Amino acid sequence: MGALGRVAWAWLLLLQLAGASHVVYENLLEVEAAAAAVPPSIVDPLLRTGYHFQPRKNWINDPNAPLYYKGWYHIFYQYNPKGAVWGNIVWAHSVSRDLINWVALKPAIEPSIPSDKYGCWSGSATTMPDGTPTIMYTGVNRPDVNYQVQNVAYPRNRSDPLLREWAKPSHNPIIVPGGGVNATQFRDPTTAWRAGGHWRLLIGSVTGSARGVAYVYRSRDFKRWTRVPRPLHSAATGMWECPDFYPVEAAGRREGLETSVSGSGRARVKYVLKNSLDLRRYDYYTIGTYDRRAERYVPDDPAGDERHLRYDYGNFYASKTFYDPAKRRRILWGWANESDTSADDVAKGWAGIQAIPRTVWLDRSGKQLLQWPIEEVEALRGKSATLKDRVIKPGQHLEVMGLQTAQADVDVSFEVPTLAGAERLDPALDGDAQRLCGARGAAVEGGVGPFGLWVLASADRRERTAVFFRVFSPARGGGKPVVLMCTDPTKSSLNPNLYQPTFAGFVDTDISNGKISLRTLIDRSVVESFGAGGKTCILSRVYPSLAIGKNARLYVFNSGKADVKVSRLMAWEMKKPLMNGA
Ligand code: DQQ
Repeated sequence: MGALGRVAWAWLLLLQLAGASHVVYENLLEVEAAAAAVPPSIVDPLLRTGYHFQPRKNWINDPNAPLYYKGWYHIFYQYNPKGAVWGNIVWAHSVSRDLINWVALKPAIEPSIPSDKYGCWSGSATTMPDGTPTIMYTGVNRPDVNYQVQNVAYPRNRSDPLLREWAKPSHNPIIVPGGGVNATQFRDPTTAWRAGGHWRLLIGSVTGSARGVAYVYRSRDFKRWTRVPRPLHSAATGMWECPDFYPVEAAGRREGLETSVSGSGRARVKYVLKNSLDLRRYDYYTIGTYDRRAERYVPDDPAGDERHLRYDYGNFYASKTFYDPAKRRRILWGWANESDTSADDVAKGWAGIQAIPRTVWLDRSGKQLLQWPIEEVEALRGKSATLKDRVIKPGQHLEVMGLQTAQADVDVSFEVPTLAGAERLDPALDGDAQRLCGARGAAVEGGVGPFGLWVLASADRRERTAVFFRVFSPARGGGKPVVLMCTDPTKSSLNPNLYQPTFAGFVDTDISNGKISLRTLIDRSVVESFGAGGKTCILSRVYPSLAIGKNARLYVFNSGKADVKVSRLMAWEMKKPLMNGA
């Protein structure tokens, strides 16, 4: 019995002597249960993700140069071979036939030449006209300051579908900062695109006045590059890391476009510019038009660089897309860091995962992207459970039984019979989803909602991560109801040493018919959610201390004042794929 238990029993004895009530006795039993359930160590292997991409051990960050070659998918990523914190970065390399089962190869790029001696940082792959991929990446070439240059690497053996060996030609570095460019903030080249005989690519940077910039470099031969005097785009956001720039079909079609597809002959092509904000550590994007003669990009929404549409409103950074010619789709990879402490990471020996690859395409409205887990992930689905037409009354919850849910895929369609009771949106919080969710978290009763899922919940529900919607009537009357989607992990663990903020985004959907869907991928210490068919996505890292392994439960809950119907819920256990030997 622990110290707390001994105190509890001492109190119990005293209270019994004093004729204390049955209720007090029960409370004390709870205190004793809590004492017995001291949060287990964070190093518990049951908290280790299983079907999210990860190496066998150590630190990972940005996904680099995803590509498809001769029947194999490749992912490279920033990796510390020596430990579970950032440092000693090399390009680790894994290959897959299906984007789900991964085999680790030896690192593809490691410091070995003067222009990358002090770091091999992020970059991208470009497919040459003969089908061979070329990697362009940032090298750090000085020990004292992070002076950044760009290098290329080519496959040594083009007939090897696994692209095991990479060669760095002697003409590296091929792009160096100059002409007023900030040499210590000059990195992460994009995939190049070609038009009119020229290759172009972007490099992220920041100006002296703290504007994030994407510089355009042009080349005829992929060797000699010159900077276009004006950047493609810039905004008052601070440093732009890991820019990404690609065309999308404007018709709301799922089909992806190869990066060099231009607008000409395809009147309805739009462009996406994504930047990773170093200051705020999230990825935001705008949709707009690209004028390749002027080498300028103009967002459709003039306020897009302030409003910040995000791929994901949670823990998701340094992302990168690639065009998959095998299935003619564009796929998004993004890094999800831990939200425990660095000391925890060292103790557990690993840190960082990649989110499930997502197919991305433009919504029919043209105003935002949609994202959906690649279809291949469904091959991991095992035992399932279904709920149909179940009404959840205000204040009630319903457990989804019959399967383990520590690793599960849950897809649920909700229907709210009436929106009449929706709370009016506080004008002071209008437009600020994050603050709104902070003020009106999962435990705060609303009119319509909060309703959604409690995942990774303990049997007594002391631990639970809520993924939910809440519907408001517009702050100033008129217009459509405002839908907020949140992940609230503030009760996700009894472990007090975790960073567990609520995450939130608005869902641009018309809920006047009362319908909205939610898909959540649960993988032990990650909860990755897709609202309204992928309009709003939130990834959260959580580390339960009770709700682990077989003790993790799944509930549908309704803490609003209006009934909510689960029209249909499907949940599947998820199997473990081959994961780099992890
Ligand atoms: N991570 C890399 C940089 C990039 C940053 C270094 C983003 O190239 O800007 O590991 O997470």
